[in-house]
Amino acid sequence: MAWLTLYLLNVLWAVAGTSTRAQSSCSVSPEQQPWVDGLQVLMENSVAKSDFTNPSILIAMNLVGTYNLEAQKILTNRLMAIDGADLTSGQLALTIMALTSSCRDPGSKVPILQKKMEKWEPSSPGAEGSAFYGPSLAILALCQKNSEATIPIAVRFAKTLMRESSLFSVDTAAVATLALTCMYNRIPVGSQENYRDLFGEVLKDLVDNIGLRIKADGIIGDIYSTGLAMQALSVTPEQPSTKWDCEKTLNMILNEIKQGKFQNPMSIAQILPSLKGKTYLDVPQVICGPDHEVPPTLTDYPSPIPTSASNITVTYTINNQLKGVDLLFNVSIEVSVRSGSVLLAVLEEAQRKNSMFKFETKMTSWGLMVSSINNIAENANHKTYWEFLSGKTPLNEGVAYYVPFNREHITANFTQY
Ligand code: B12
Repeated sequence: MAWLTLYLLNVLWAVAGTSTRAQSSCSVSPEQQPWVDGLQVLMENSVAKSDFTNPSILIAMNLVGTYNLEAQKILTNRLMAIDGADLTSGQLALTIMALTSSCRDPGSKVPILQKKMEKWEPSSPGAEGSAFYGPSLAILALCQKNSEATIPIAVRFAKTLMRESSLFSVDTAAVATLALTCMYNRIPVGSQENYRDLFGEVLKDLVDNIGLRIKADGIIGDIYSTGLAMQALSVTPEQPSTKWDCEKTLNMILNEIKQGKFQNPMSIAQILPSLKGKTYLDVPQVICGPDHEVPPTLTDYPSPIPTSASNITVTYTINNQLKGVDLLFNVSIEVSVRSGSVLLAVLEEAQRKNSMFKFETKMTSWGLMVSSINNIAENANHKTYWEFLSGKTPLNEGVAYYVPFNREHITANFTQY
């Protein structure tokens, strides 16, 4: 009997050991997989519903294996037809990676991006960190297409980052890490220059910067920067000084997914590769074939809470202390909207009640962005924009997704980045 008990205990211990090892490799368990599949279906189905061509969605679906071939075809064809000259370097880079992931030749888009990046310089010393997000995407795309020709551009970029990287947001540091990791991995054999030291040193700064933003619950930056940060930390040759617990991060993200926090197709495009163990560095290795993944049987992905019959009251303030001496304003209004409405409904109601609250939006990869309020418009050259806050805390979602609560005070503040 004692023998049998000992034997059973041993078996149990071995099983427990195996499952711990499997989890520490940081992948989504088979039981949780339907949540991830549900996200992917939501993202892929968004393609047919929108006229906006989002290359990040095509990259994500090709990296993880497309379910919806029609969506893949629509995006690939639309991106092939786009004229590269009209795009920013970040948009061009995403378009090149998206077409590469669909095994299409991006053609003249690569030399156009190369020329843009040869002329690139940071707008001013101490430029705001997000100014490096697009250029980081550009180095990543060029590295994947022709790493040797990209070396001089990447060296100049890395030297600039060395001075600035501590200012970076997690998103920007993550994309810069992916770009320089790509370069680091492709340094020509026998190269006399100390590229490895330069890229290695900058990568160490970047990952330390990301490491400092790992929260106790595992989220890196905020929930919407965590996907890119996970990609960066899982490929970089330099480890952050703060230890990263991948499994904790993954579990926290899965919790957020279950609460319906990933409704925005772009937010899904940025988290999905990490949930399926892929990164943007895998783009050149995607194998294209006629096959597609068998569409999964779906779980009920939480959809946005429907608006209810009861109303909530929100105080909405618009504030400009920046532009036009005789145009300065700080005005508040109280509006009542259906409980569960998105912030956009508050803005619309305020505009209906008082023409000072007139606003304009533009369509972007993350959805509608507020571009102008009371005739004061954002301006990229002046680095001005309308920032949204709840109380004093900046919102981490846009007006078309954020759901205000009763008695909340929302402010739109015209400010600079
Ligand atoms: C740079 C940047 C900005 C810049 C953009 C201007 C510029 N010229 O650089 C500024 C500072 C203006 C900005 C503003 C905001 N941003 Co921002 N931004 C970014 C960042 C770091 C990079 C975007 C980028 O360059 N992409 C590359 C280019 C090639 O793609 P693109 O599609 O052309 O990029 C455009 C859009 O991304 C758009 N954009 C930028 N931020 C946002 C936010 C929303 C909600 C929308 C609809 C569009 C939008 O501006 C870009 C340039 O034109 C991303 C990080 C990320 N992970 O994507 C966050 C990010 C997109 N921003 C975010 C947020 C929350 C905001 C704000 C709502 C913050 C606030 N409290 O006000 C505001 C928008 C408010 C409004 N007026 O509607 C979140 C969005 C999360 C979500 N679930 O919606 C992100 C993901 C950051 C994060 N990790 O939380 N942002």
